[in-house]
Amino acid sequence: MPLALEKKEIVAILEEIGVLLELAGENPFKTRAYEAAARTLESDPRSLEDLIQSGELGKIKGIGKALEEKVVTLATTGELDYYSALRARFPESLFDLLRIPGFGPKKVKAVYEKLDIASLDALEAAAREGKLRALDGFGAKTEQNILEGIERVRAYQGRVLLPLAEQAAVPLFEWIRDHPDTIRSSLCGSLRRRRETIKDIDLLASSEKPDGILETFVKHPSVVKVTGHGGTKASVVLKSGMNADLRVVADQEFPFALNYFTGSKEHNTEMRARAKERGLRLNEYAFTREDGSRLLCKDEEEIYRTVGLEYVPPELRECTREFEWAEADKIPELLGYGDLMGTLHCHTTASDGAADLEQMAAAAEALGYQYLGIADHSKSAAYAGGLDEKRLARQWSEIDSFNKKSKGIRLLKGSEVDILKDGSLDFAEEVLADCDYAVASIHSLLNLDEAAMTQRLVRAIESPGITFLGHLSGRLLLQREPYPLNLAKVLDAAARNGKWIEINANPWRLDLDWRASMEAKERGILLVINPDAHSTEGISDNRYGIDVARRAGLAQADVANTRPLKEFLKILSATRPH
Ligand code: DGT
Ligand code: CA
Ligand code: ZN
Repeated sequence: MPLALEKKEIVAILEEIGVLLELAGENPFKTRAYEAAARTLESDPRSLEDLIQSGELGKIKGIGKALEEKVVTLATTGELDYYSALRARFPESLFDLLRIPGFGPKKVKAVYEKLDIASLDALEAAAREGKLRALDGFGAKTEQNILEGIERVRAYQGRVLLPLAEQAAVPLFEWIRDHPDTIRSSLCGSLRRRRETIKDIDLLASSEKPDGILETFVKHPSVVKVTGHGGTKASVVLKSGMNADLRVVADQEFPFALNYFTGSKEHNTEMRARAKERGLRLNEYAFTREDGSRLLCKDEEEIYRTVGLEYVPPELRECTREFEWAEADKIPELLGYGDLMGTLHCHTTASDGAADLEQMAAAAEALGYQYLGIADHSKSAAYAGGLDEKRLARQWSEIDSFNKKSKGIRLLKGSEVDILKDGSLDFAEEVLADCDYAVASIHSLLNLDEAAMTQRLVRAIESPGITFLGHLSGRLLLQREPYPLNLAKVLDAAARNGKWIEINANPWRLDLDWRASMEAKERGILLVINPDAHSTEGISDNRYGIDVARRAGLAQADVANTRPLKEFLKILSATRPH
C-alpha cells in the first residue's frame, strides 16, 4: 500500500494542528493531545504501513479512535478536511510569525486578536513604533527581540536543511538519469557541494535530444508549477515549495556545465581567473583559446588539470583552501562514507531517547559499527529525564551484561554531562573517571556574553574527566545562531589538553561547523563524528557529519572514530589523564 504522506509529514501536520488549535483558543487539553500524539507516533519504531495494516495504530497510547481515523485519512489521501478547515481560519501570512524564534502561538494569538497584526511586515512596523508594549507580557525588550527575530526569519527565508532538499531532489534526479535520451547527468549547486542548507535544486543532463527530457522533467509527480520551459532549460516549483532547474547541454559541454553549475560562485570566479592566466576563456560550455578555437575536456578532472590544478572534490569548492592545496597536489584524501568504525554520543530511553540499549546496539551493528557509545543526559537536564549517579550506575551494569553476552558490537559507557553556568560539570570527577568517556555540552543559559561563554567552555574542556565537547556552538540551523564565543580560545584549550571536539551530525546542528572544523584540524585536534541519536534511525545521520568533515578537508586520520575498537580505546583513554 503506497502512502500519500510519509510518517514524518504526518507528525508535522499533527504538530501543526496542535499549534492551530492553540491559535484558535481551544482548550489546552486538546492542543496537548495533538502534540503528544505527534511525539508518540514519531518515536514508535514501527513503520506507518505496519501500524495501519495491523490495526495497531489506534491502540497506541494517546492516539485513540478519532486520531487514528485522521492519521489514516492523511496517510491514504494526503489531505484532511479538519486540518484544511482549521488552517483556513487564519490568513496564510500569520503563520510566518510562528517562525520568529521565541514567538509561540500564544504571542501570535495576542497580536492577531488585539492588534489585528497578521504579517511580518505589520508586526515589524508595530514593534518599531513601540505599539506592542501595550499588550500584557510585551515590553521594550520584547519588541527589540522581535525585530531581531524578524530579520533572522527574512535572512533564512527560502533555505531548507540538506536532508529535506535531498529528499526532494533525488527522485527528480533519478527520473532524469533514467530517461533513455540522457547521456550524462548530475545534481549540481549547493546540493552537490553538500552545503548544510540549500536554496534551490540544480540539475544537469547531457543529450542529443533535450526536448523529451525537459518534457518528462516538468511532468514529475512532485512538480506543482512550471515557471519556465524552453529548448535547453526548464524551471519548476515542487510540492515541498522548493524551486528546481534542469539544464540540458550537448555531451561535449557536460563537464564545463557541471563545473559551472556546481559552483560555488566564488570558486568559479577563481577558476576563470586561472584560465585567463593561461590565455583561455572559461565558461559553462568550454575553454576558448585566444584565436577563438574551442578546447574541450572529457571530464572535470581534465578541466582542473588544464588550469594547472589537481582535481577538487565538490565539497571543497568554497574558495577557502582548495586552490592552495590543489596547486601543490595536496588535496587531502577525504574521509569516506564507510570509514567510521563506531560512534559515540547516543541517547536511550533512560533519558530522552526512543530506543533502549539493545535496540540502539543492534542498529549500530547493522551499520557495521564495532562500538557504540551511550551518553544519556545528566541529572541537571531534568527536562530530558537526565540520569543521577544511581541511575547511571544501573545503566553501566546493564552495559556490562550486554557486553558480556555480545559477540559483535561493544557498548561504551558514557555520559552527556551538562556544563553548568560557571563551566563546572554536572557530575563529580570521581563519577566521570569511571566512564569510558564523557561528552560535555551546554543545554541551558545560552544567553551569557562572549567572555562568560568562552570561559565556561574552556573550563569544561580542561576538566580531566571530559573526552570532548558536544555541539560546541549551540547553533540550530535556520533557527538559532551560535552563542557568542571566542572559538579560537576554546580550540586552543582543547589542543592544550589533548581533548577532542565533536562534529554533531544531527542535520539541525552540524556543529562543529565545517569552517571551524578546519581550524580545529590545523591545531592538531582530533574530531569525532557523532549522531546525537535519539532513535535507531538517528544513527544514520552520521553521513551528514561525514559531509561536514569532507567540506573541512578532513582525512580518515583526522577523525577519531575511524579507528578499530582496540586502537580507539587506546586514544580514548589518552584524552583522560587518570
Ligand atoms: P543555493 O543558494 O543553495 O542554491 O547555492 P548554489 O551554489 O546552488 O547557488 P545557485 O543555485 O544560485 O547557483 C548554482 C551554481 O551556478 C552556483 O554555485 C555557481 C553558478 N552560478 C550561478 N550564478 C553565478 C554567477 O553569477 N557567477 C558565477 N561565476 N557562477 C554562478
Ligand atoms: Ca542551488
Ligand atoms: Zn546535547
